[in-house]
Amino acid sequence: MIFLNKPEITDNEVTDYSVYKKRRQFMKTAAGLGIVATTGAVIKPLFSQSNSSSFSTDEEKTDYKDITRYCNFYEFGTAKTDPAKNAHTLVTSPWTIDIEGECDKPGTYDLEDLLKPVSIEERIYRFRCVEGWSMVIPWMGFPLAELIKRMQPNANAKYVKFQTLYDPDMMPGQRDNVLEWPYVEGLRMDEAMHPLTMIATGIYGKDLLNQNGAPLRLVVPWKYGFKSIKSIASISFTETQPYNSWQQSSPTEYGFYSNVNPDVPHPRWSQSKERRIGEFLKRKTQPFNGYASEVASLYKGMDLKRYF
Ligand SMILES: Nc1nc2c(c(=O)[nH]1)N[C@H]1C(S)=C(S)[C@@H](COP(=O)(O)O)O[C@H]1N2
Ligand SMILES: [Mo]
Repeated sequence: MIFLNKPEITDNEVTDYSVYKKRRQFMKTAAGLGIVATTGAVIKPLFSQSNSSSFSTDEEKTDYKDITRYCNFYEFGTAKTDPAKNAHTLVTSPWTIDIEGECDKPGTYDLEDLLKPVSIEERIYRFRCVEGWSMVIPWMGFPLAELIKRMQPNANAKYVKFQTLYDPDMMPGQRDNVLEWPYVEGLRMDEAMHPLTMIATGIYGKDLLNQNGAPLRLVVPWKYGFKSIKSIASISFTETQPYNSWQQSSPTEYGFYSNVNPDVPHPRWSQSKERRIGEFLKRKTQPFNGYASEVASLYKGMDLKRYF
């Protein structure tokens, strides 16, 4: 079964989900309480009001178990429950990130060095998958803009391209050619610099589990979930628009922008509604996933039906 070839909300999928839900009721909630260390050895108290960013939504958060068991990470299999089962083979320490392209500070950076100057904050964002489901996720992380500024992009840097680690031993799904590997994503520079765009290192105050993209991943809350690339191994500043993995696999279905847009149906299904994981009735999908007041101006004058 090929990912994204059908909407998430089929009867099968709902059954799958309720079976999986029952199973998980037997497990204890793992959401962290107390004090934990996040990647980069920044220690923060959890769940304190002041810790949540003003960008956060106060909508009900999705269960930690759902966020960590119901995943998309094709490097570990195409079923939603595959990543949680299989991602243990990924070794995330040590971890390096190549910074490349049109910038003054290219090089291979140890993750710790990259994270040393940043302070990790919590941001509760809506997250909407193109397949038709959504979650509310309390991310731990920092604005991507902070990292970009330190790398000093030059005037040719119009886009930022991200790549996931390529290592078929650690990521056995890369032996299947369901996608071209490594997974690639991209943002226009102003999207990448937008204060909502973050690099996440944790969820619910705990370090990211491998299945959610450890040790660091992108989070772009006004775009469909596939833009939020996991387990980033390289970041490159480019003059030309990157061609992302889902565009490569199906250019008529997935564009570069992929802004959440209830008015532009996927060629094979509507995008007007979504099922919030944990809820029964579907919700109406909001333009830009509810972040229009923050980001609509980035696309002023663009035909969003053409640039989907
Ligand atoms: N490297 C990589 N990143 C990826 C994916 C993937 O298959 N590989 N799937 C994407 C999709 S389609 C979604 S919806 C989100 C899912 O993130 P989550 O499983 O942490 O909720 O990750 C995105 N990032
Ligand atoms: Mo997705």
